[in-house]
Formats: sequence, C-alpha cells, structure tokens
Amino acid sequence: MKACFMGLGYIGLPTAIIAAKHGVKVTGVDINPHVVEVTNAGKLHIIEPGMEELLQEVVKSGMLHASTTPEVSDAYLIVVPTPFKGDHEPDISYVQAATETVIPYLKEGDLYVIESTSPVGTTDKMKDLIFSKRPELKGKIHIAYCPERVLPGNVIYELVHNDRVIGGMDEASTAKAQEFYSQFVQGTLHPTNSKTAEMCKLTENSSRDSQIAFANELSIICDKAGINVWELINLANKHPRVNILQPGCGVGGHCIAVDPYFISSDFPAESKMIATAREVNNYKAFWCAEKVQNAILRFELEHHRKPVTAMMGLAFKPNIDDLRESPAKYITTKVMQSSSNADILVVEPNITTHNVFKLTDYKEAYEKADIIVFLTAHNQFKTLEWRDDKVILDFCGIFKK
Ligand code: SAJ
Repeated sequence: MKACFMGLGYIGLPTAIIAAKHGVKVTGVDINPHVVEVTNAGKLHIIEPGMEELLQEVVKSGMLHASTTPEVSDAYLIVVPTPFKGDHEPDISYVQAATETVIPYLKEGDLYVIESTSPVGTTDKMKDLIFSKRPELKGKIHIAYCPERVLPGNVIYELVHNDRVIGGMDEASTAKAQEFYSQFVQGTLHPTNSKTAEMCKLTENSSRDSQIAFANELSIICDKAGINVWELINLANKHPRVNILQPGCGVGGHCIAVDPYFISSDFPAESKMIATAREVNNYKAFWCAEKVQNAILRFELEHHRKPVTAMMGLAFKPNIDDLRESPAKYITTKVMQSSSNADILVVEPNITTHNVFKLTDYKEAYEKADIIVFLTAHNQFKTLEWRDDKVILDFCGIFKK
C-alpha cells in the first residue's frame, strides 16, 4: 500500500515514519523544502526521543521519502496545522490547501483522511470540495476523520498503542480507514461518524482544560482562605470517586490551551463552561504575575532595596523544552516589563540559550535571589531545599507548602 502524508510536522512526520516502518510505502509531503531536504537526509527536524533512528531506517530501506509534491498513492492523510485567525477562530485554510493539492491525484478506491484537529463539520466541507472538483468520484472514494492522541515525548509508543477514533463519511469509509490504521496501530480503532470523531478530539482536550481550571480556581480560593491547596486536593482525592488535577501557573502547549476555542467559537451561546474554563486558566497566569509583582513591591517596602527575583521555568509543562503558549513565559515577560531586567533571573534548565531571555543556572539563581517563583515543576527544582530566608512563590507545587 502507498500513502501520502501531507504535512511533516510534530504529528505527520512521526506517523509517516511509523507507517513506513510497518510496511506502508510513504511519500512525506511538506511545503517547506528545508524540511523535505533534512528528512531525506535522515535528520529529524522535530524533537522526539528515538524517532531519528527510525527515520534513518525507513529512509535507507526506501520505505519513506519526502517531497514538496504528492505522488499517486492509495491513501492521502492530511496532517497540517489548524491555527487561529482573528479572535480565536479556527483557520482551516491549510487543510483546504492540502486537500486541493491531492484532489488531482485521487482515483477510484482511494482513502482520504484528515488527522488535523479541526472544527466540527470540516470533513463534510472537504468532502464537498473534493466532489465539486471531481464529481465522477462520488461513491467511489473513502473519506474519514481520524484524530491523533499522542503525548509529545512518548510518540513512538503511543502512536502504536493508543486507541483511536475513526469517523468515516459512511460505513465503508470508516471500514477502509480502520483497515489502513490497523497496519500500524495495535490499540482499538473505534468506529463512528466524522462529526463525532471531530468533536471527540476537541472534547478530550476541553475536558482536561476544564478539569485543570477547577484545580486552578481552587488554588486561588485557597490562597485567599489560607488553605494549602496541595494538601486539600490530596485529601479530597482520597474520596473513591473524586480525582482533582493539579493547579499550576496556567495552561499552555499547543493542544489543551487551543482546542477548546474550536468548540466555543462555533457554539458561543452553548459552550459556557468550556469558555469559562479557558478564561479561568488564562486568568491564573495573570493572577500569578500580579502575585509576583506584589511580592516585589512588598519586599522593597520592607527592605528598602529592590529584590532579586528568580523566575524558575519557562517551558509549558515539566521536564520538556517546549515554550509554545507557555504561561510561565507570559508571567516572566509581564514581571520583567514592570521591573528592571537586571533584578530578574530567568531559569530554564532544559534549554541552553534563548533569543529574548538571558538564562541563569537554577542553583545559582536559587542562591542569589530574594524572591523565588516556581512556574514549572521541573525535576531539577525538586532537588532544591526549602529556604526560610527567601520569599518563595510556589505556583506549581515544588514543595507543596
Ligand atoms: N497541567 C496542569 N495541571 C495538571 C495537568 C496539566 O496545570 O494537572 C498543565 C500543564 O502544565 C500544561 C497544560 O496543562 O501547561 C497541558 O499539558 P498536558 O500534559 O495536559 O497536555 P499536552 O498539551 O502536552 O498534550 C495533550 C495530551 N492530551 C491529554 O492529556 C488529554 C495529548 O494526549 C494530546 O494528544 C495532545 O494534548 C494533543 O495533541 O491534543
């Protein structure tokens, strides 16, 4: 079987590699010639442990090659980004452009699948687009939506072992897509229709966003009430049917902080809780920044000098080097705007340099600073000892004090 993966990014490239490893002859298509060039040279342009070795193997065996244009195949997978336009409105123009590119290649019996996170109804729209240009293919090709669910850093395992939801435009399409994915997925392939599959992806990430918002709201209430939120959540979770997540300095990354808007922008009147969860999580970062600014002012009043403040962590979650949509980065920027940069030490142990922030070693910063602000719960920070002589703002539960 031959497959064309449209988009060689964080999801498209690993999926193309795993499919090639399992016997699918893959053409990886990307509009960026640099990505095509390095991929064909066996070099991974994304960060994912273990993936480069697999890429080299499938490039060498001839099972995968990259190109800026598609090739005639049996399956076409759309794995391009769906960014925002305007006020958090999903922009499906990349999905549309990739679809338009493959339309001339489609032939009877082919499979067309969208994997990109997409607003509800996108698969139907692309189906209409395909048949408007190629009406003779009506009833002769298979069209489905199949979202990915992998956690960056654990992609090799999760791509193969996670269950997937497959929603075809009809039962034959669902069955055809199940047949395709069963070549490399060992998890269960759950059949449904395309709208439900689209909504399922958005629901998974909105559900997590709402649960984190609950924890973040609790943390703000507990701060005012003088209650240790970490102890509280630990105790509440002893209830057999309660499972509260952990508060942090907000929600970041390219999925949880983004996907709920795909629901709320299309269903503004109905999605009250989903939209509020987004607001609560965004507000948590703002609240943290204000807490730091207030701590700096209080220190100045008490000690008659400006404090040195250490901002510990820039990544959007623990033990990664990914700063996309990071609330820690937002808080650090906001605090730096209201203070002299010389008084702020920025720490991110998982990156060596940054084009905006001058980075300081975490131990050195912990030693030098008067105010310590824990933003991301990196393992390195957990090796530090609590210091009574410092003002510690622990937004991510390093000490759980
Ligand atoms: N966070 C908290 N408290 C928690 C858990 C997380 O504040 O108790 C924060 C993190 O610090 C981070 C944000 O939430 O800022 C998101 O982190 P995450 O680990 O929940 O999610 P991502 O963005 O790394 O990956 C998610 C995964 N989805 C879920 O776990 C539901 C992954 O399976 C998806 O494939 C991916 O989004 C995606 O592409 O949608």
